[in-house]
Amino acid sequence: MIESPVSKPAAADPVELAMLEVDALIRQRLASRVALIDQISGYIVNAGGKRIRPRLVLLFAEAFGCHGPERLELAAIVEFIHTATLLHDDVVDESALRRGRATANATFGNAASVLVGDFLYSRAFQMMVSIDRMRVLEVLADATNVIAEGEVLQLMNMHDPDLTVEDYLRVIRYKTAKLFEASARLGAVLGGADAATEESCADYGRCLGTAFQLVDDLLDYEGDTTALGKNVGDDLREGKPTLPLLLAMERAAPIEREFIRRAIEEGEQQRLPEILAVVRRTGALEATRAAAQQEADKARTRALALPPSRAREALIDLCVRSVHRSS
Ligand code: GRG
Repeated sequence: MIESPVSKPAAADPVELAMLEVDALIRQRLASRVALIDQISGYIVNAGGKRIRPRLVLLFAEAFGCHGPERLELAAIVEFIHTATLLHDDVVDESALRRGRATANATFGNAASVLVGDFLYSRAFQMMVSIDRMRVLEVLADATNVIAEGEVLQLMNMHDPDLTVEDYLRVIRYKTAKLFEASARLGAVLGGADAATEESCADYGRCLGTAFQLVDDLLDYEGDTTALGKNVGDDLREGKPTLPLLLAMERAAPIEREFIRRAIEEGEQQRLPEILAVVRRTGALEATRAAAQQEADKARTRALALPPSRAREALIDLCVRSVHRSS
């Protein structure tokens, strides 16, 4: 029998207890005097989520022997920033489903979603100040600024079938990989890593985040709505030129290429089954997964440079799981 790369049972999680503490802290720090904020932020935070970014903070801190309370605060901060971006992103994309339930915008409306996103984002900054370290503020201020740039770049690229792979990769490095990078970097900063080691940890985060978004874009074509917790085919509906479509256009016959071009320009979902057939037949899905695997392999090399520990093993395991995931 061929063993799937993720069929091996995961070793005991070195940050399991700390993740529980982070969850408790997230709930505590969500508190607001305004009832609607409690309701909406609770709605999205309690819907679960994989909590990958806080896990990165904790695993890198653990890898450098840092067990201080500030690592929990930082882990909660990156999850708040991530959640704020999700609230804003679902409004921008007009998404209806997230984490297996109706999005906050579908349930409470766009205005409330954007404003509660602002609350979470500014709460994250209050928490950062409480850590009282300029380097932490600098890393997170830069990261959030780049995330916003990435989202605006993506907006400018909508409905553009001539987008280059390079420009596509720039968007995903900004909008997604940057927060992974900041999370990994901050774990190293807390652990007192030297500058070169900090850079290597940041590289791990950037490559893992890139692999993660490549798979996200892949799952929008080959995933399953129930497993994913969000609607498949949304990217095509919006006319978002992601790697599966860009590669399919490179490889398809002229008539099929024209068909995909038009779907990107007009943004529509009716033709999803035909587009999916071309995307599948041209091998664009496998090629997207291979691109994700390459990024995950780069991340793994960075993890292997860390001293041996259970945290290092968990970071290597994340590289496997980020590529072979269905949600
Ligand atoms: C508020 C700082 C700020 C910026 C606004 C809207 C926006 C600018 C940025 C959006 C960036 C974005 C949502 C990128 C996609 C990231 C992504 C892959 C989300 C899915 O992450 P998962 O799978 O989600 O970790 P869960 O549900 O598991 O937490």
